[in-house]
Amino acid sequence: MVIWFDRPATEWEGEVLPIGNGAMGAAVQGGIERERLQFNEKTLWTGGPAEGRAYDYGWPEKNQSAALEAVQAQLAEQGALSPEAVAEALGRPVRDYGDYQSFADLVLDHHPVGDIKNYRRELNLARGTARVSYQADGVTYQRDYFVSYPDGVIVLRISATEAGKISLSAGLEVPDNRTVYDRIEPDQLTLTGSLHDNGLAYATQLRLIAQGGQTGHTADGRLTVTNADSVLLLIAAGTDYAQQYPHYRGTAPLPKVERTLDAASAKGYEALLAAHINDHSALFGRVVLDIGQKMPNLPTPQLLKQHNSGAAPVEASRALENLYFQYGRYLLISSSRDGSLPANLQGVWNHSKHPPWNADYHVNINLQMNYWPAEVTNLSETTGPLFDFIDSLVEPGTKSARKLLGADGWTLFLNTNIWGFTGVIQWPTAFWQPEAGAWLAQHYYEHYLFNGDETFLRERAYPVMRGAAQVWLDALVEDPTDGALVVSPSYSPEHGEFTIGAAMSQQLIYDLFTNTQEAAERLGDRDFAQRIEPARQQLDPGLRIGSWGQLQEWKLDLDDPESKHRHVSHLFALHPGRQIVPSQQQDLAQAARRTLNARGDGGTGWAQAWKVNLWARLGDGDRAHKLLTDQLRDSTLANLWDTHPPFQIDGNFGATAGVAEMLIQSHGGEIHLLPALPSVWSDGSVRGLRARGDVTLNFRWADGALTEAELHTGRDGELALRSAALTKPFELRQVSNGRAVDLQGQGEVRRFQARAGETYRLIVR
Ligand code: FUC
Repeated sequence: MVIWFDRPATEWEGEVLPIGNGAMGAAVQGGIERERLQFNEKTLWTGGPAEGRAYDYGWPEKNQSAALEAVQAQLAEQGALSPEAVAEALGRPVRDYGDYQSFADLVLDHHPVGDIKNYRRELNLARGTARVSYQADGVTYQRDYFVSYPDGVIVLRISATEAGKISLSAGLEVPDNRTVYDRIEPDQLTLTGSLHDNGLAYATQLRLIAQGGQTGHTADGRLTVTNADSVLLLIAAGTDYAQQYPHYRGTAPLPKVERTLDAASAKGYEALLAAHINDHSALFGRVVLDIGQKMPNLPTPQLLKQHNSGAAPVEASRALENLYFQYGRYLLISSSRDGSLPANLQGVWNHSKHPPWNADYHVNINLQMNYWPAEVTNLSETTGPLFDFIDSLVEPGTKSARKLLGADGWTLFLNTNIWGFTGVIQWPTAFWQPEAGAWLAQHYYEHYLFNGDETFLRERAYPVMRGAAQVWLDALVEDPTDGALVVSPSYSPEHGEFTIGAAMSQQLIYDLFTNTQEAAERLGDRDFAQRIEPARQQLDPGLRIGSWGQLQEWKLDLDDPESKHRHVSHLFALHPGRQIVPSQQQDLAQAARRTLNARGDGGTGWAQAWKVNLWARLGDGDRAHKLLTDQLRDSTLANLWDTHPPFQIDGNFGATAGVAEMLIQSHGGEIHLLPALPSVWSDGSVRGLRARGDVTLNFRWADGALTEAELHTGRDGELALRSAALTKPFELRQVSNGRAVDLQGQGEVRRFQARAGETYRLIVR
């Protein structure tokens, strides 16, 4: 599992090889004479609260209830309003929102080494390491890079096949001429400062450990090495950011940076590497996919080109698809680990002062999509930062709900940053997304459904879900035409006019109410369950089939069959929601199909990735696979990063989730094996995918049909299995005692009582 180039990067976007440990990321360019290792630390952001500067978190000065009611009254009268008019009434010019920043570049100058041969720059997904190697004058030079989660450092080791061959100088370059060292010592550079914009304090240290040769430093802050055998460079970085409303400041970062580097230096390269590989591969190695791939010996950009032009041998195309699937998992591990912020629009990698969309957290699809692969591809731990982040939004989000919707509970709108921005901006195209809290709450419940962790449900999920639901118990209004409860004003992301009760608004609230009611019942909060029940009954569920057979995007049949808009928000109910389960609601599934066909297969990176998932949910593996093919062609950069354009990481995560959805689904109360297998993946196997109910699965198929499966069950409980293969003779045995399992049902669905800690083996004859 390797992404590789036969040359250094010629530009950052789409050519660097990304490494990261969640908190920090680095972009490997691999220049020969000059290496520029640009790196990030997730909390380095401009904007937000600062000393002497009041921050408004996106809130109006006064409670906005009157303005909201005026818009609601206008909508009741006129039916629709332009986004511009609503933004004028309810939006707010954004102030001090800030941008995610690059931390610094490690700049490394190698002494010229003569003619270069056999250059290779690679990223090993299974190990979580990057390597640059080349030969010059008969010597092989090698640089190994990784960012360690257990040790909290960026590691770069330079070695050669002959002793005494490494001479270089190394320094840091901080953007905006902020490279002012506190200390320049023979083996380390220390740099602290604070951002001009908001006073956020930062610190970083670079340490150099050479074997053999002489080390020194220059007065302006370059560490130098002459004729060493190998050189180890270690970097730690941090800020005084704390994930705590309202000030978001904690302790000065330098002491921790120094402690981290002391510990890492004492550990030494081999031990750092071993700890890193253990940590990374324990997550990465859980899922193994075989779709008949054979990786050709071609640099990845060439393989991508060949595949896109249709010239790649089939096994090479399978290899690229498999690589792309696993890359999403790699990127999630590298950009989302406990103790830091969640993956943003660029994961953790950003080299710009003003990245697109501030490299923030958009919550009308993007942050959510980042976490779609987390549970199903067995990376549940990567959700930790997401939940910590959302938890931290509840307090400011409570004020947002009060000030902007006049409601109790918490929510946020289109976008958020690391400063608790939970209010509104004034951008007509997208600013109004009050259901964002509902959508984020879904992730907590999904985490529970996959893992069955009751403590998580009680202590983490439920308080957040309950607060998100409370908003809508207060804020829904009655549609006078039919008495149903609707969201007003309501906006289908980035498409059309403002109305009441647009499909996505309603579906999101339906999802939230359903999940919260289930959770409340399970936890014994009968009072709240009883408050939700009537509202859920009265709620317009947002599912209507329109005049041309489409699933309606709005409550009124306004859909334009010619529209190719990238957002297919009204298909939330199909994915990632669970309101439309095709085996149970064929008419609605048919309408969703009609809508998807009309919208076409184009769109930005994330839009195509979403459609991979949607077609998989519709059980059309070939169409899902076509979308994956389209995404690789239209929306994928040379380093396999997704491009909106520009680079935006959500599409990587969405596509990885989509591949998993083709192989397994479990949202409809059944574990559905091979629900949407593309015909070009006719033979294969997968290990380690997860299903709701705390089940881990390995299975194998041939000629498009399931041949065997193994289920590891973490909990006691009834499981339902669905597979077309179950219409043939098969057996299911409990591995511990070899006994055949007592199965209920017939046809494609069978039920049985699973026991915690057991393995079940299914063999189709
Ligand atoms: C949403 C999308 C855009 C973009 C932005 C970051 O607003 O509609 O296409 O992905 O988020």
